[in-house]
Amino acid sequence: MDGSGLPEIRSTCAYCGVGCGVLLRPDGAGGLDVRGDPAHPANKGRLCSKGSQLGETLGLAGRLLAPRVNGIETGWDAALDLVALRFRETIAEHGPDSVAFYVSGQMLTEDYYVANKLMKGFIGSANIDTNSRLCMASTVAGHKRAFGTDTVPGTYEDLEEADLVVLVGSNLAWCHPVLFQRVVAAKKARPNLKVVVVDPRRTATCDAADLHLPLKAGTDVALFNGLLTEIAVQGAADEAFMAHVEGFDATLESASDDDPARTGLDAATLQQFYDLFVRTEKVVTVFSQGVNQSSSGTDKVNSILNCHLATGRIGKPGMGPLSVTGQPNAMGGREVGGLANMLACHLDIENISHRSAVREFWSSPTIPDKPGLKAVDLFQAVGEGRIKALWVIHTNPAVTMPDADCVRDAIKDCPFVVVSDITAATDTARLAHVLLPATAWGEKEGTVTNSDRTISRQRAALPAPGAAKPDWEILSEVGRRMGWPSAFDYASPAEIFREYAALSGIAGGFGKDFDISGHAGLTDGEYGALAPFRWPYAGARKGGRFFGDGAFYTESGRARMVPVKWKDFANKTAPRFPFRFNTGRIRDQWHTMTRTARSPRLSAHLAEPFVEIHPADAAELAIAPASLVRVSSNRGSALLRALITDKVQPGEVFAPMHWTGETAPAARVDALVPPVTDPISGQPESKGAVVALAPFEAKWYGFAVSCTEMAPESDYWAVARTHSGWQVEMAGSTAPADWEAEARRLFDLPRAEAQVVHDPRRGSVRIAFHAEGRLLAALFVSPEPVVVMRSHVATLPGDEAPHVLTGRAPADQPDPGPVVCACFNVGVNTILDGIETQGLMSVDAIGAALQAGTNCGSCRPELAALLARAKAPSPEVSPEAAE
Ligand SMILES: Nc1nc2c(c(=O)[nH]1)N[C@H]1C(S)=C(S)[C@@H](COP(=O)(O)OP(=O)(O)OC[C@H]3O[C@@H](n4cnc5c(=O)[nH]c(N)nc54)[C@H](O)[C@@H]3O)O[C@H]1N2
Ligand SMILES: Nc1nc2c(c(=O)[nH]1)N[C@H]1C(S)=C(S)[C@@H](COP(=O)(O)OP(=O)(O)OC[C@H]3O[C@@H](n4cnc5c(=O)[nH]c(N)nc54)[C@H](O)[C@@H]3O)O[C@H]1N2
Ligand code: SF4
Ligand SMILES: [Mo]
Repeated sequence: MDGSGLPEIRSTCAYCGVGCGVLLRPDGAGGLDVRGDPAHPANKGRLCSKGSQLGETLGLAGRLLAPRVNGIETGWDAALDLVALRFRETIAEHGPDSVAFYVSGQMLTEDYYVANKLMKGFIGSANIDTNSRLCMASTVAGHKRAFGTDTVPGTYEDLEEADLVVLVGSNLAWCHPVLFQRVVAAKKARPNLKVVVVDPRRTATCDAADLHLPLKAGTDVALFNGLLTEIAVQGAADEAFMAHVEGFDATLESASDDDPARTGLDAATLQQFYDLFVRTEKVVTVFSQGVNQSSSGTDKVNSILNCHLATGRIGKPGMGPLSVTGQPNAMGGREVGGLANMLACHLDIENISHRSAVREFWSSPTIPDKPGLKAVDLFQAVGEGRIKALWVIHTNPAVTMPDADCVRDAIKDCPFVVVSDITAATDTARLAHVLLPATAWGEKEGTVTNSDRTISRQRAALPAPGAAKPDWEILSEVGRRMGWPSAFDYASPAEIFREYAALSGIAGGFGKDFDISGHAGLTDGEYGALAPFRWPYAGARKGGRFFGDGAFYTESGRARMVPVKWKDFANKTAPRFPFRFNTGRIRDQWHTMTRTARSPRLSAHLAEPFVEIHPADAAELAIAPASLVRVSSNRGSALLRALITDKVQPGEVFAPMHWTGETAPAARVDALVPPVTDPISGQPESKGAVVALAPFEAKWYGFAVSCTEMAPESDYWAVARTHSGWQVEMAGSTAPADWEAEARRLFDLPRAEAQVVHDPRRGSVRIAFHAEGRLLAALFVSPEPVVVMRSHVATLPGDEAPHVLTGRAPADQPDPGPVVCACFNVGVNTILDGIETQGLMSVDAIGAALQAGTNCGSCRPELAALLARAKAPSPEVSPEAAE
């Protein structure tokens, strides 16, 4: 309960793998008030900007509320019968391997369990893979090579107890913000806690770092091989722990052959890092996509694990490798067998005893004896016509798979495509023959596992809208209709959870780590009230740590150090494609933005796709700040706004992954990424394409705001929500003959009263439409990137705005600038002004004076950066700053 007296419902955040607990209270108007749950072990009450703004993303506008077959709404029976029929017919004609499911680390465990059971146990194919292939597969493979099982040994508390936290290929400040805040708080309380960031880019995370190692992209193995050598040279290997480890000598020999100079880091910097690591007992190494998403991702993982095994720093308080997972249930999906090469509960598909035990448990007719197709191969098989029926659940592969244009075309040409989503407006959903409406976060019940093995409940606080059903129910309905009524006769997620927990007991019997059978007897009421718990939840290790005791899950019971060597990218830069194309995330958007882009607050932080380019490269290519750049690879091309900054190294560029056919069709970065994968894990190299850059010869640039949705058609456009409606950035290589007519079409305002200002000297046009004294929409066009105060102009639609076409705030009303603090809507100019005129000298002082950074704290690294910039101006230029 909170002060209002209404009951709050405990749940878990919809987004990242930190798995923060939330307290939800229906606001009476169909929405939810959301706050951090002080009792949840992951966040202890904290939330980041995305978690704090969950309430803003829930409206029913744009929700898919009924099944659709070929675009036409139908009832559930018609849609489900068709899905079951087409899958049955395809299997009868072409065999079980002619169908596939592509699912997601954002599904709840119960949903995932049913999908996996249906495909592997009843359809009899292992062609179920998940977007976790693009995310965690290299870690899974690395863990299995070293430990004999996919176990994350560490916990979040270890981060606070450590004396050194090494973040490798992780932008924790933006991607796991609450964990980052926990590290920052621990560092503040205990300044001898040191933080090292290993990332080719200078990210927001670096603001908390004592040492940043801007290594050359792709050279992590060389860095950690150098570290292993140094561990041996300095006599820091743990002799006693070596009794539990095999492969030390061979691994060391291979490591000492490698050359850390490949990292491009100077010897003194390398030595500084090596000394820090060697001399600090309590080290946690956090790693994420800069490690996994690589053609040598598995080797990168093992190069890190090797160093922890050699020093025995694993599974003890304050020490260990800690892979941070991306999606809210990436871990649950790995546990439940969502990957094409796993069975369930960490059992192995190739092991005959495991297979028969699972088959017996499921009373299933069949179980495949070989792994199914991994994501990249799976979509290639779709493209080649080998997969003839595909079901995509809770993921958007037409945007996020490498070679995205090919994947999109493959899905388009597949004879039968089913998509389960919460909206019809995604690049993938638009290609479906059958679209199934799923209940969304806040409307459904189940469990998720976070990065430190803590299993928490997600709970419903809102009713299911329209005809939407939970994913487990949709899958069970299809299973029953395909002919297996008793196997899929589930009445509730609690029932599924009990079955899953019981199956994990069988896995425990085989000596597997994943065992939660202590919960197999939960009543519905106990499942309803289930508090967060960490697995294993049975056996000797119940609730505890892994590996500090030296017992591993390999055949010998000893951990394996794996000899690895630095390998160059499969795709080499060449005169035609001289730049390395790094991709990743921004603070306030989630993947393909189907939820976060609905929030005006979250959309304000970075409202447009961009590419970070080093000033020297931009100068050489005559790329001007805030102009548009054509980025092309041998797979495809994209148009992105130039953000010129020395945060990236010369020769390397970075672009966010979030924009789609719905939000900026020319800026889908995965269209450029080749389908190159790690040979062991099958994970794509999402961060290593090679590209060329060239200025886009725009005839005109445009910026528009409107109360209602717009219909841009230009070569380039990017749309974002604002508090008063929408804004769009545009550009084109040919200009329309009549700008007023074009504006009327864009805004769908054939008759509204127009105010038009031409400036023939500058070649600019400004057009506003008013009705009853209020601004409906405005368009600004210019031959150069449009210079207006966006943060001011975007607030005007719906208001009286007689001076809108000046594009500036009245003199008595300062321009706050682009939003930095999403919670309190505080802009960059307000903060810089505060620093200058009020003498604000610290992040806390900014908070006290301006509120910025005092709610979720996600912007605190940026506040620190602004403080630093105020002291020493940097050459960085953003579209907005260019005004
Ligand atoms: N705001 C936000 N948070 C998210 C998500 C989101 O969409 N938005 N998604 C969630 C998901 S699913 C995931 S998987 C996580 C991802 O979390 P992160 O892995 O932290 O995020 P990324 O931005 O993909 O990549 C991390 C960093 O890897 C660096 N990198 C690139 N190449 C190399 C290299 O060769 N070596 C090293 N050492 N570093 C390299 C990049 O410069 C980048 O800064 O985030 C989760 N959290
Ligand atoms: N270039 C590049 N590409 C990348 C990455 C990168 O760093 N760089 N990162 C990769 C990684 S780590 C990941 S995890 C992927 C993520 O990529 P995706 O999983 O493809 O992206 P999302 O936007 O999370 O897609 C989730 C979909 O599920 C829908 N949805 C939301 N709630 C529900 C629900 O309750 N039920 C159902 N059925 N559907 C729902 C959403 O509307 C959305 O369409 O992208 C990968 N692609
Ligand atoms: S860190 Fe943010 S996005 Fe991740 S679970 Fe916590 S509140 Fe949600
Ligand atoms: Mo991910």
